[in-house]
Formats: sequence, C-alpha cells, structure tokens
Amino acid sequence: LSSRASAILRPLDIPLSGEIAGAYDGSWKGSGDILESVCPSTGEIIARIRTASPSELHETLDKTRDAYKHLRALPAPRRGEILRQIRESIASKREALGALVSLEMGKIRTEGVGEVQEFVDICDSAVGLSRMMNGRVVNSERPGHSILEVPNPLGVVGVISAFNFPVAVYGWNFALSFAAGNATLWKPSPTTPLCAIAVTKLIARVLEANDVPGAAASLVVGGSDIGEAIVQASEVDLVSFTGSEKVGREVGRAVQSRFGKTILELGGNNAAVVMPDADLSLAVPAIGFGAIGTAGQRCTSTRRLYVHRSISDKVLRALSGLYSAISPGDPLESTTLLGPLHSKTAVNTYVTALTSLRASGAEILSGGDDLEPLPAPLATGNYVKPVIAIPRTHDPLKEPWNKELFVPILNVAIFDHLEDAINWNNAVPQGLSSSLWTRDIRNVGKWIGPSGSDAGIVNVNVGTSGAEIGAAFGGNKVHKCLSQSTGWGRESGGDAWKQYVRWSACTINFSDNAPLAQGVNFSI
Ligand code: UN1
Repeated sequence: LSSRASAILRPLDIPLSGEIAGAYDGSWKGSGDILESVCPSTGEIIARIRTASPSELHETLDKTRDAYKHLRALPAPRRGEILRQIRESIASKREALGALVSLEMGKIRTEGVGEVQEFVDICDSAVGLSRMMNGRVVNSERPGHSILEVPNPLGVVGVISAFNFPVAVYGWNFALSFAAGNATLWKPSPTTPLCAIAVTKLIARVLEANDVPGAAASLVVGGSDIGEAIVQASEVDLVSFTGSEKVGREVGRAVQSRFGKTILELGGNNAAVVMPDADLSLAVPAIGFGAIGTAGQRCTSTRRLYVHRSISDKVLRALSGLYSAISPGDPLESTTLLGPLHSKTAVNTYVTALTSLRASGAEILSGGDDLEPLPAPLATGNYVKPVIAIPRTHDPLKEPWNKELFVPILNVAIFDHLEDAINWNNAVPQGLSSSLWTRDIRNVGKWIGPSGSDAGIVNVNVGTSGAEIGAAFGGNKVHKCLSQSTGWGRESGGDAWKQYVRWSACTINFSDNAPLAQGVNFSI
C-alpha cells in the first residue's frame, strides 16, 4: 500500500493489509465475494473487502429488526443523547474522514471535509429534534373525547447510497432515523466501502459504550444482489435510495409492490439562469463551483447555463477565464480545485459526450483538448478537463440537454426573456435544483412563484449545489416522458423526519358514553 493511502487509513483503524470485513450487525463479518476499493486519483487498489453473503444479510436483517425493538423502547431524548456522542465522534475525525473521502471517492479535500461536516450538522439537528418530534392533540367532535396524532418509531430503515456522497447522505438518513427510534441498515456504493466501514466503526463504538445493540447501525457492503435483497425484504419498512433514475424506478416499483415506504433521490439536471442585472463577480465563481465542483458528480451540479443575450459575451468570457485557470490534480493537495472522475466508466461517458457534442456541431468554449499526463502516481488516475459547450440547438427533451451525465460538461444556451429561461429550466425530465442570478425583485418573484422553477431547490444568487442541511433536500417532477425523473424524496432538514415515523391516530374516550362520529345512530 502506498504511503499516501496508509497515512489516511491508519488513523481510522482500517487495516492496511489483508481482507477487511464489510458487514456489521454488532460484530464484523463478511464471507461473500471480495470487492476492491480503487483510488480514482491513482488507480491503486487501496483495500480488499469481504462483502456480506446472502445468508449473512438475512441474519443482519433479523438483528437489525431486534435492534429496532431495543431503540423504540428508549425515550427519544435518550436516543438524542447517544446521537450527540456519535456527532462528537464523527467530528473528532473530521479531517481524517474527509481525507478518506478524497482518497476513495476522489473529491477535493475541502469538499471531503465539508461532507463530513454535513454529517455533523445533521446530527446536531437530529439531537434537537429528539426533543421536538412532537405529535398533536386534535379537537374531537365528540364530547369527552380527544384525538392524538402520535409519531411512533417506524422499524428498519434501509439506506442505499451512492458513491458521490459516501458519508453525508447516509448521515442525513441515519441521524433522523435513529432519533425517530429506528434501526438503520446501510448498503453503501460498492465503490466507496471504506468510507462506510470507517463511519460505521465510529458509530458502533458509541452504540456499544451505551449498551445499544450494534445492529442499530448495521452495514452490508455488497453489490446489486444485496441491494435487491434489501429492497425486497419485508423487514425493511422504508428504503431510502440515492442513485440513478433507472435503478430508482426499479426500487420504487419493488418497494411499492410490498407497500413499503420509499425516499427516492434520483437525477438532477440543474440549470443556472443569468439575468442582465446579475452581479457577475458572484455569479461566475458560483457557476464555476456548481459545474466543476466534485468534478460535476453531484446530483446538484450545474449542467445547463442559460444566459441573457445582452450579457452573454461577458459571462462566457469570464467563465472561460475561470475554466482556463483550473486544471485537474491530486484531490489530496490543498490547492487542487478539480479532482479525478470516480471511475474509468465516467471517463468513457465524458469522452463519448464530448465526441457527440463535436459531431453535432457544438462550439467548445473551454476544455475538450487533450490533457497533459499528470506526474506519477497520478498518471493512472481518471482526470479530465472541464468543458463549456454551446450546442447548436436547444431542445430540453433531446441530448445533450435531457441527460444527467455526472461529468464536468456545462452546456450553454442564450435566452431573451426570463419566461423562456424558466420554461427551459422546467422542460427537462429532472427537477432537483435550479439557480437564478438577478438583483431585480420582480425576477425573484417570478422564479420562486407558481409559474417559476419547478425544481425542489429554487435558489436566488446561490448556485445549484452545496445546500445546507436545514432545508429538506429533494426533487420534484412528474414528467410525461417516463424515462427519467428525480423522485419526490425529502431528506435531512425541514419536515423530512416525518417520513421516518409511523403515525398513530388515537381517538380516546374519557367519557361514560360512546357516541359515534358524524352523529350516526346505531341504537340496538
Ligand atoms: C448529492 O449529490 O447526492 O447540495 C447530494 C449539495 C450537497 C448534497 C448533494 N449538500 O450539493
């Protein structure tokens, strides 16, 4: 193992050699296939992980169900106190975990640490919530009666997360699920198992110290067979899935067919709209971060840029200048702003997209030329140059506009009226995030109102990516072409916790009579 990798794994208690157990339910195990964790920056194999076998998964499901029974009996503020300790434990390893995210996922250091901070933030929020997950007392129409709406713990929450946020997205789900009294079973992306193992180790230690069964935070590293088994398992009450639109559709159908609950966080194809009065000193760097940040691999990455004709030359000149100052490099170096793509498959997607942009006559404003090989050990990493392209035509239902490719390619179109830009923003199949740049309050009103952006995230003078945990995160879209969409899931802040409970409507009669509702008379 290289010294750069071992220096990151050692402080997180990850073995530097041998095969690492990838499943946890109170004890560590894994007798399934071996999976390799590959560093996207160098191509180095950084670990071999023993995945969960199907029979181990079933055993883990049983233990996770039992852990739920333990957790639901704890008062919510007590669960909050344990969560506070988990928060402290994760925060104490902020830098180390952030570096592991950079090593295994490939995002730059500050974004890796930021992602761990997101986990800490949602724990803070859930600690507070543990004393505020309140139900309601409803007025009954019957004398001497009262109605309570009680949020009870739900059961087992299955979290299937993606490679691009290998720590934070689990955190969003785990923190709310735990505070609500559920046990959580995590299946991380098979390409970021070490991040999941490191996080689970930190949580497990806190659970054990508090005499809570470790299976309250179970982990099963594995491939799609394990994912499918979780989706179909009747022990799992809620499946929270983050990933592709294609797999999300299958997950949605399978869970619905057994009447389970889902939270689906699927595709994003996010636009930034720049009005003539925008402050470009704010807009241009934010669009750069939205499009280049995380090498274009956030669900919230900016993929489409709509610029008003009157300022298009100025905006595109400034943006091209910004792009030319950024070249890919080692994500572990503090000065690097663009790390590698996560996989060789993503590099192929990038090359194919660029080839078809060229073939269809798009103007390539930035990037697109060959990348000088990086020095060893980075020469074998998945680096690409970020691209700004002006496709010849603009049709939101056709390529390249209708697809989320998860690579740093920004497609640009010019508009004359805000209404056109809003229509274009809304016309694609996905609806996760959107961003308007203006100082004119009238534009803001149009953008955030009923005829404005139909995405789940509707920002003003803030880029499409980098949401805080306070507001619920998720997409909106019903689309006529059924091939792609975002799902309607809501995670992290807002009222997202209400999805992690089962609501009990309890009508209680304190009186000596038993009248029927609606005045129904059934006297015998
Ligand atoms: C994702 O890409 O799946 O708003 C999540 C953001 C981050 C989360 C992105 N807070 O960009």
